[in-house]
Amino acid sequence: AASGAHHATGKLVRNGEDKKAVICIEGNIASGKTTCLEYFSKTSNIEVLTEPVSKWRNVRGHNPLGLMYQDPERWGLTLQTYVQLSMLDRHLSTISAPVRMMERSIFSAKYIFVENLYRSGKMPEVDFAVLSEWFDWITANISIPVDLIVYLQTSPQTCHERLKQRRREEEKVIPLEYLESIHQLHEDWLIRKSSSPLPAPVLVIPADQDLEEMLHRYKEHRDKILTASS
Ligand code: DCP
Repeated sequence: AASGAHHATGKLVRNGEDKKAVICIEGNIASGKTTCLEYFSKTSNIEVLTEPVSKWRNVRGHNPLGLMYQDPERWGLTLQTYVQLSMLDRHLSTISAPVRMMERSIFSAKYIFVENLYRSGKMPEVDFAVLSEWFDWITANISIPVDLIVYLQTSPQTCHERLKQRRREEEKVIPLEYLESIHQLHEDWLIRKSSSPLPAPVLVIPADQDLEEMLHRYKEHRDKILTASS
């Protein structure tokens, strides 16, 4: 199908004729997704998209990420609406290499972060309903191909340590319990496969080890990751 044409499922196909492989890197906050993406961007001829977190910290001079951590009930919908838009924009941008690797996805935004806000009582039901309507409309009407999910599996404690070390201002308020909830939702989705639909097969990489060991592990998994997606 040509760019913009409809294929058999009736969804709009944006990326044109050639099949391109899309790999999404998933994992808890501070699980090391950025390091993983950096490794692949340096060692492979693939397109790497990091997460638009800088956008979430500055949209026309506002910081919805910071606001969300200060008052999730008031600002959760604001942040997550913007996250959903920025992820959709990423998924639909023209792919410039045969393989694309990206940080997170529109799926984890909804199945992990929106779900967590709602379940923990920090998102009013009406906000959850509106976000869900948007998400359902998007996924029913727009094709968002993902070929492989790489899950960087960490313990919440490891993430907590890394979070404290990196000291992102907005994240100072994150307690271990928050990382535990986010961890559980990842496990339910990607390991137990019991919560939300999986858009692609999952490759699990244990990711509690230090940087050097992780780079070694990425090297080991490199071919498997690049071929599993095609
Ligand atoms: N976030 C959120 N809602 C989302 C996605 C992310 O509230 N739908 C928040 C959690 C973090 C920040 O945005 O405070 C960035 O989270 P990520 O885990 O996506 O990115 P990191 O930079 O923490 O990843 P890593 O350290 O693994 O590279």
